[in-house]
Amino acid sequence: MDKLIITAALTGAEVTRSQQPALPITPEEIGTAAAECAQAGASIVHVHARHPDGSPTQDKEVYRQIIAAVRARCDVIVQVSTGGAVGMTPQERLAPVTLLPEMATLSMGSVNFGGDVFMNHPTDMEVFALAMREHGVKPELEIFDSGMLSTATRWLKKGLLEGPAHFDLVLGIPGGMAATAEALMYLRAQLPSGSSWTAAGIGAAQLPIGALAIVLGGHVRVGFEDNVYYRKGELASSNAQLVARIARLSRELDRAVATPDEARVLLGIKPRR
Ligand code: KMH
Ligand code: ZN
Repeated sequence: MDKLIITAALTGAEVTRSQQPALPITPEEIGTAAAECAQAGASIVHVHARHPDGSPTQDKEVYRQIIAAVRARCDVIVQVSTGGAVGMTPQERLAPVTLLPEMATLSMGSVNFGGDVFMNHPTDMEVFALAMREHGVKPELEIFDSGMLSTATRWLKKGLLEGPAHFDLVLGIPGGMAATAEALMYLRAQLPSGSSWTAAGIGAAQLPIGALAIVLGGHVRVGFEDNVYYRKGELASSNAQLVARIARLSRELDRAVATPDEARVLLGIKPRR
């Protein structure tokens, strides 16, 4: 089995300081959280930008500051969000890709997102895919429901995406696939051959879905974007605390944890340092 790639989804677009007092918001806070997570075993940080008041933004300058703050503190793969927040325009969402991060997310379809709709029109996402290819940015294909995997498979055949692809199977968004073992196995069975995959369980599902991914040979995403608790009724003290638990669990299960350079090799990413 390959070494485990741990992604720390540090901030997201929706979580607030009142829900999680340790949420990193400013570029400096995000840089510090990234370094703590890298120290704890993360090889990728998935980042979203916020204005100083905490509201989400896709402002390229803020992303530039975030990438600089992370790179100044540690070596870790920076994966920018092109999902941004519900309601942002495709043009806004794509902006950070032109900063040449090592990775960016690419959502493979639209999904109800709680009371909202997270719109990912195929025409827009094709533009995103081509921009990532043009800039040499490795996409992580975000899968919220099973039909999105068939879109990815078609796009790989069409050459819109280059294989081997890397997927993030997101389980437990209200409106998307449920966070169950059966749903994870179902998605895994349909992945294009040669793909790698990460599992992200939302809320209380973060730990059990992560544990399952470790034993199934997938990779794991944790962090405040998806879950703010360490256990029921107890907030996590930091993103790094969640990363450290997954790293510990993986080592106990005799699966070593990948360094950022090992993750680059596994994902076919050329380092930009
Ligand atoms: N904030 C969500 C609407 C991504 O980063 O690519 C979308 C999201 C996905 O977070
Ligand atoms: Zn995100």
